[in-house]
Amino acid sequence: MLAGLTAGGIGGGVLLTRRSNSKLVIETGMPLGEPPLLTVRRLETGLVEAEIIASKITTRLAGLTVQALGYNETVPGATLRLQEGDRVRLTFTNHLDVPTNLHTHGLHISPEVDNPFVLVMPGESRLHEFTLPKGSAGTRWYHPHPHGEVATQQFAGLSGAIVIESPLDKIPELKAAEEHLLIFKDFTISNGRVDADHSLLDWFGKYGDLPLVNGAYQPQLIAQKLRCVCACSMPVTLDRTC
Ligand SMILES: [Cu+2]
Repeated sequence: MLAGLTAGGIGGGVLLTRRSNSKLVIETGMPLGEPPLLTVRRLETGLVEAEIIASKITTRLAGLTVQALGYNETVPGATLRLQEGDRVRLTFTNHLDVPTNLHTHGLHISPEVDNPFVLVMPGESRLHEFTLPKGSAGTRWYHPHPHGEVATQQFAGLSGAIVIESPLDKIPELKAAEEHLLIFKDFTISNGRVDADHSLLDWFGKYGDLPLVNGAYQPQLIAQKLRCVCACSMPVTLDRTC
C-alpha cells in the first residue's frame, strides 16, 4: 500500500505513493479530530428532522488541501446521532453533478425507504422517513448506493457515521465515559484531488495510498470508549459492501 514514509513522526513526512505514483508531504501524528455532529431538530410532535447534503468540496486530508466529495461539507461526513424509538424525517439532497442516492447501512428499515434503485438527480432531494425500532442501537454508517457508481463515489469521500443510542447510554457510568468516533477510510490523492477513478481491475477490491482515521494519518488518541466505522474501499463488490 505505502511505498514508504520518510522523515515521519509527529508533524509530517513524505509519503511515496504506489497507486498515484507521486510524493505527498503529509501531516502525521496530530491529535485526533472527529467529524462534526449533524444538526438534528427534535420537534414537539416527536419527529426528528435532519438533512444530509452531498456536494463537491475542498477539504483537508492528512494535512493536504484537496478536492473531494463530502456530506454536509466534511470528509468524513457529519455524524448523524439518533436514539432508539426516534421517528426520523431525513432529507437527502444531491448537490453533485451526477446522480446518487443515500443508503443507511445497518438500519433495519423498509427497502421502500432505503431503495438503492431510486436515484436522486443533481439538484433534487429525497425524503427518508423511518422509525428506529428497539434493539437498533449501535454504530452504523451512511454512504451512496447508485449501482455501478458506489465504489467511485464512496472512494471520493462520501461516507459518514450514524450513532444510535439506547436507554443503556443513559446509565450514569456510560454517560460519563469519554467516547470517541473513529472512521477508517483509505484515500488516493493526486494533483490536489481525491483520485476516485475505478476500473474493472479494481472490481475485487482496491486500497488507497493513505489509510486515514477521521481524515488524518496516524493521529494520536488516548481513550476509554471508542465507536469505529470501517468505510474502506477494499470490499467494493456489491455483495460485500452491503
Ligand atoms: Cu452499505
